[in-house]
Amino acid sequence: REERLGPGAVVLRNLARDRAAAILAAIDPVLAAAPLRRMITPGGSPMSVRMSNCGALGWTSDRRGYRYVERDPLDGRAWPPMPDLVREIGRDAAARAGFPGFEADACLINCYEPGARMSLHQDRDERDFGAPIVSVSLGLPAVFLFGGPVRKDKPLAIPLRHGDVIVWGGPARLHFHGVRPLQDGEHPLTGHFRYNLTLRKAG
Ligand code: MD3
Ligand code: FE
Repeated sequence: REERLGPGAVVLRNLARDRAAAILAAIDPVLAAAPLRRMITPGGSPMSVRMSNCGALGWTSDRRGYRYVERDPLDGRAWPPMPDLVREIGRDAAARAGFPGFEADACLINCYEPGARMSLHQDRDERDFGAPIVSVSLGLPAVFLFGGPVRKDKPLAIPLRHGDVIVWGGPARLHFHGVRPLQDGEHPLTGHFRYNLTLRKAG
């Protein structure tokens, strides 16, 4: 039930499975208040993944760059609060992976439709790379690409399924990673979509 992908990267298969319906229900009002949207890269292209956030800080992208902000750029209001259940799964997963005391202040919500993908990138907009990132996969499965510290490192392809949780910390924290284009399918809880929540200590 607990695999290590490499130093700092721990896969907790099915950790969120029992809580998945409750997590999706908790995210529902978040997405009603802060709707999913395709953010624009600094290069000017809309991303294929639709995103929103909850928590004190939310990740955003536009022509000015990538950053965390306290307010939803669409309406200037604070991001919706992070549901307790979401905060708790972050704490629980991080502790199991050897990061006790992890308290997320940001949760990025990614929604993939068939064909949506995420190209290889590093997550480096957070203040403290000593804190891990916890990711929770919900709905349709995806192939995650886990690379190395430099872009040219050949990535490992890892299937991520409904309920899987991964903790990325230590040396894995700055590794390149991405997601292959989502294959169409039907999931009883999410239909044609995959959701990925990433819990972060951004500030
Ligand atoms: C490895 N999301 O939001 S989650 C992202 O499935 C992102 O939506 C992907 O990459 C998704 O930035 C992958 C797994 C993940 C998240 C953060 C990481 C893997 C990571 C940070 C460092 C290394
Ligand atoms: Fe990432």
